[in-house]
Amino acid sequence: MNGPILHAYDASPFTQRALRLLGIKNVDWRWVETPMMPPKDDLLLLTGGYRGTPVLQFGSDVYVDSQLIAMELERRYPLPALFPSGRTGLDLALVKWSDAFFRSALHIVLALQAASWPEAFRQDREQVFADIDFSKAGHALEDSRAQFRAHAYLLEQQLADGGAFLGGDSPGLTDSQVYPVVWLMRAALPEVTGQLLIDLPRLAAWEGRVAELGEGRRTRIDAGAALEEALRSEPVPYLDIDPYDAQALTPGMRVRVSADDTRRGEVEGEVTVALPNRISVRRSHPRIGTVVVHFPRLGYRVARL
Ligand SMILES: N[C@@H](CCC(=O)N[C@@H](CS)C(=O)NCC(=O)O)C(=O)O
Repeated sequence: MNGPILHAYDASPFTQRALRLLGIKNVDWRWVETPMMPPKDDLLLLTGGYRGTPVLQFGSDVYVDSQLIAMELERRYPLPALFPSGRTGLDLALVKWSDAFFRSALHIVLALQAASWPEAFRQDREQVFADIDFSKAGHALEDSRAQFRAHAYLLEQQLADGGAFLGGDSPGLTDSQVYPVVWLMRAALPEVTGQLLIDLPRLAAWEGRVAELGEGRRTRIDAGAALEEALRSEPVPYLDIDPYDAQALTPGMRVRVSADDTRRGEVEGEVTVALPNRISVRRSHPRIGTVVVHFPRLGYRVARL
């Protein structure tokens, strides 16, 4: 079996989600550092058009999004479990909640820092977050601060029963999804974050515990080696179609998949898996052979071609 290769850059809170997952699973993995902004030619070659971070590769199978990366790691390394509470559906639903928490943090960072970002980076992120008017982020700063503290307070409440982690005594998916929001704020705006998280002692103690989960064991490799590994491998044979699929997708149908929240690129291919929360497409390129790119369905649009 090919071991995991994470294509990511560390400054991203979404990468931090994947790192905490790898930390909980305590696995050996290889790392290809991707640029923070285009050109990202090697990553696009592998995914067929998705430019976001994180992306996890196992041979010729490419997993997009921290949500699906969690599900795949759980399948390949069942213990320790990422769903210690046993509430798998609710824990996955909380991914959307942690995205809302992230948005409150993002709005604060945009209001206080975007003007000082390098011009090319700011322009790129304006394109990625097309639904946000960067020039107006400052107008809503007070509200964003209140929203951020309201979300943080939910964590304090959840930890009130004395559990070490959000789902109880063991760390899980929700810890890995939520922690990077606080991590981002502490890194970007330590003083502001200190004010907004004041008097939330359980949250602060929990942060320390999640940080200690680490990231497993990382070895750096270059993108060429990862692409070569894709070329030498075959995708895991896996065909699975929900007969009641909401879009009536069928095997081999050509589709285009893209994220529904930000502009992280589009991937075209032939459907191999279409389940209520999974869509996988097969595609080929002379440099990597045939690969299957897997996405969660929640948060991704599928267009028939
Ligand atoms: N829901 C996705 C979100 C991924 C995401 O938005 N990543 C940002 C990084 S902060 C991104 O890809 N930005 C554009 C880029 O890095 O090129 C996940 O959890 O993996």
